[in-house]
Amino acid sequence: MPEPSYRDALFTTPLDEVASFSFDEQVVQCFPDMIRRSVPGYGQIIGMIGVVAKRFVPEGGHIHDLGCSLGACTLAICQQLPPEAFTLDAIDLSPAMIARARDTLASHHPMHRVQLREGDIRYIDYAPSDMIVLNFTLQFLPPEERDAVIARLAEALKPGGVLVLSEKVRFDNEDAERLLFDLHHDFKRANGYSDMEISQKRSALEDVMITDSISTHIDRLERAGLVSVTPWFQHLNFASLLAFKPEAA
Ligand code: GEK
Repeated sequence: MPEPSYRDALFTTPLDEVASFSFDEQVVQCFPDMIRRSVPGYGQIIGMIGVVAKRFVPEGGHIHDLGCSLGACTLAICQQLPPEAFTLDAIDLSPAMIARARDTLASHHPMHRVQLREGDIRYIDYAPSDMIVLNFTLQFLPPEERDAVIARLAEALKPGGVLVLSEKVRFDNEDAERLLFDLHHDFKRANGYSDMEISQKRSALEDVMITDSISTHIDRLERAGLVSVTPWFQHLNFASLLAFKPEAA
């Protein structure tokens, strides 16, 4: 049986020096609660990733779920497509995340051909893929390494293949940036986080998560040779894009 999910109370007590954020056992315990209360639209994006897979992954296709955490995207895809329809590699850097995702997959979708493994998405080899999911993962890579990773993923996509990229985004316009930053703070407060928790989490994430603007993402995807780059979802300062490998000429 999968372990229960606990309420995120990681930042409820004052810490003299807030440790830098890491996806350890403590975070894994409360991850589903944390991400639902912190990322506006998370549930809707997850649901649509399953729908996108159903539309774009051909019979016998291959999928990558990169930075899969507890496997939410993989589970959504398994809900939409039968076990024999596809194979999927789900990768995460955190052993604690992978261990827990394995239990969940085994109990909910034992027949699906899903391989969950620890790995750094910057260095692994990619099998040719029909769909690649980067759901709130690229933002944790050093900015100077993002171009190379996207270029490798574009290379791995088969003609007509789709990349889903979801990210927290920043806005070049200062007023827009301030407005959406404040509203996101309000969103978290409305979801039960205190001001202290919000500011401590922000300090912990400061160096770990550096955001790009939507236009930076679009430029990067296009530079990698992907086409029809389409932002399909935005809720406050969180967005998701679709990008496609051109069909063979
Ligand atoms: C979801 N996609 O629920 N290689 C592999 N994994 C990494 C790397 C890396 N270099 N860097 C960070 N991670 C998930 C949510 S969470 C988003 C993704 C968040 C992993 C890290 O261990 C964590 O599990 C995940 O990326 C980011 O749809 O916590 O805001």
